[in-house]
Amino acid sequence: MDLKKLRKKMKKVMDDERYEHTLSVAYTAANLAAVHGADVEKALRAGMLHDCAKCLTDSEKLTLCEKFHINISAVEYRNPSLLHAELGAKLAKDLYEETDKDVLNAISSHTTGRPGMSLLEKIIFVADYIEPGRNKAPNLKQIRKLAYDDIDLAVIQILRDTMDYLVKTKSDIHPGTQWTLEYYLKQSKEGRGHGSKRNRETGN
Ligand code: DGI
Ligand code: FE
Ligand code: FE
Repeated sequence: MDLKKLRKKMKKVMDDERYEHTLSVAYTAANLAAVHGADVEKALRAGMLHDCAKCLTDSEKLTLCEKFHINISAVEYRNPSLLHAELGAKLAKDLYEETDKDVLNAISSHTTGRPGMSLLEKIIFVADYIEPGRNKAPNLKQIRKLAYDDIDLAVIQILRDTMDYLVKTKSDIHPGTQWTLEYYLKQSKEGRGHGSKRNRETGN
């Protein structure tokens, strides 16, 4: 579906605040894609679609997931909002004609991340957190710069801060959030231990 049509569709299924956020994520993702050499058009589509299931009620999310045979874990039953990512990918495919697997994965992994994300998935994960309308999270200034300098480090910092927030607010931690953080921490340590670009440039 072209971007103009997607904008119209998203405006219909979202409240004003979510729609503003959606546009901001799309444009932030487009910039990140340009800097990191990813497909700008796909970044725009994934950004426009990433929260397409967000404005459904919890009970609508649960009902639709059951209808589409999307597995609902215990954490997700207790926090149905988490389902908007995977359900969003399904709706993107069925209602908004998205056929690109990478775009669909980026929608599905945008809330918890996942080990082994593609560049586009990391871009949407990060853009969702740093878009200019966001102002509550800690370390935003630093993460906004990291997003362009070293996107893996931005992913790590976002996951760390999200986990801290979840612990502080005594919320359930989705296993995906924890696995993703562990995966990227391990990867970054291995990278530094093997004379990576970062290692050679900074000497640490
Ligand atoms: O949909 P958005 O608000 O734009 O952003 P999002 O899809 O990243 O969702 C953000 C919310 O997801 C935020 O309130 C924290 C929550 N979240 C992320 N990881 C976890 C989580 N909530 C729980 N309970 N457990 C998680 O692991
Ligand atoms: Fe979301
Ligand atoms: Fe979002």
